Amino acid sequence: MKVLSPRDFARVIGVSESSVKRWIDDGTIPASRTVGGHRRIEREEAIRFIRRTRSPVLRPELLGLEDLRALAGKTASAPSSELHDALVDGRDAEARGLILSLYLGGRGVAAIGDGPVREALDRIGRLWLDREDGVFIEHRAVDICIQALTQLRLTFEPPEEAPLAIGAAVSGDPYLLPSMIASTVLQEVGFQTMNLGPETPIATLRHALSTHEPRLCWLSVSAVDDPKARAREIRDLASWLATRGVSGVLGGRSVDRLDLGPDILERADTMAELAAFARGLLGAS
Ligand code: B12
Repeated sequence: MKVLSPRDFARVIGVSESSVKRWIDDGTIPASRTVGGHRRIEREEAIRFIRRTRSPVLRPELLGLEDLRALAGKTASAPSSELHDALVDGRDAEARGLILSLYLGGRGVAAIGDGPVREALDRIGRLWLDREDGVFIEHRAVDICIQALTQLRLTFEPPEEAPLAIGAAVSGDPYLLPSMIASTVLQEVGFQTMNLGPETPIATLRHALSTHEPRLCWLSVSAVDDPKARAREIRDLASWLATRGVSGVLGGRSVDRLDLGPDILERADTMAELAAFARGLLGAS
């Protein structure tokens, strides 16, 4: 599924094959040629074209995006509450399809993370107060969001020469999604990424940083077990990053519980801020 013929791409978006060939020939759709001279479109370029032109996806299976079928042609009019309902009911294909359709409709990963995903989970996080199955629903919802993000991630491939970003959530922080969304945002912006995930000791992160020498390090703090210890570690990490010229971005719902002092790493409250900061770094290089 890495490449599509003009005929298949034409079927995906419901236009004629000759239109697709014309767009390839005038450079509107980047494409390559087979040894035999046939035009071929990278799946990633096909998706980029769909996002840019807001084209419909009539044959999602030809792009490997079967989950869009679960939406049965519905377009998201109130994405946060539709995602919330699909997650609560465990309609996983529909939830994944919804996130995918938001992305194909032109929203960036940051906007999806800061918007529908965060909002849906915020409501789901209150279910345990009055529903016996609240915690079960919450855990399942997180798993479905992970599936959706993994699927999104597969629609873009940062170039091999792209700079590297490494990040994690700190020790005592079990939250999976914030660091995973940060990683996906950075991939979309054009970084290669290494997400070390939740409960990552700073020493482990440092090991990864010194071995792989990234351009950017992100750190997520959604829960704090030992505020003094975490603050000390993060301050040390910030000095260490500064001496090596690595940019650091710090975010997460519980950062304010840490007494970090001024000018400790770049602070960001949202994924949109992370994306903007990362774009700035890429633009500067
Ligand atoms: C899923 C979940 C869990 C799961 C996590 C599963 C997993 N492995 O990921 C588990 C079961 C572990 C859990 C446990 C607990 N949870 Co909980 N949990 C949630 C829930 C529903 C979703 C969290 C989530 O992933 N959100 C999605 C992310 C993307 O959103 P976000 O965290 O807001 O992050 C955004 C920004 O902060 C920012 N950001 C985050 N990180 C970074 C990093 C960078 C670099 C940048 C730039 C930005 C950034 O961008 C994100 C997108 O906008 C929240 C509800 C909520 N409001 O979020 C409750 C919630 C956080 N949990 C809560 C509670 C009470 C608990 C428990 C104490 C429950 C218990 N009695 O055991 C424990 C504590 C665990 C701990 N060690 O601290 C409360 C916290 C209340 C408070 N004020 O402190 C909440 C708010 C639910 C509620 N309303 O009661 N939880």
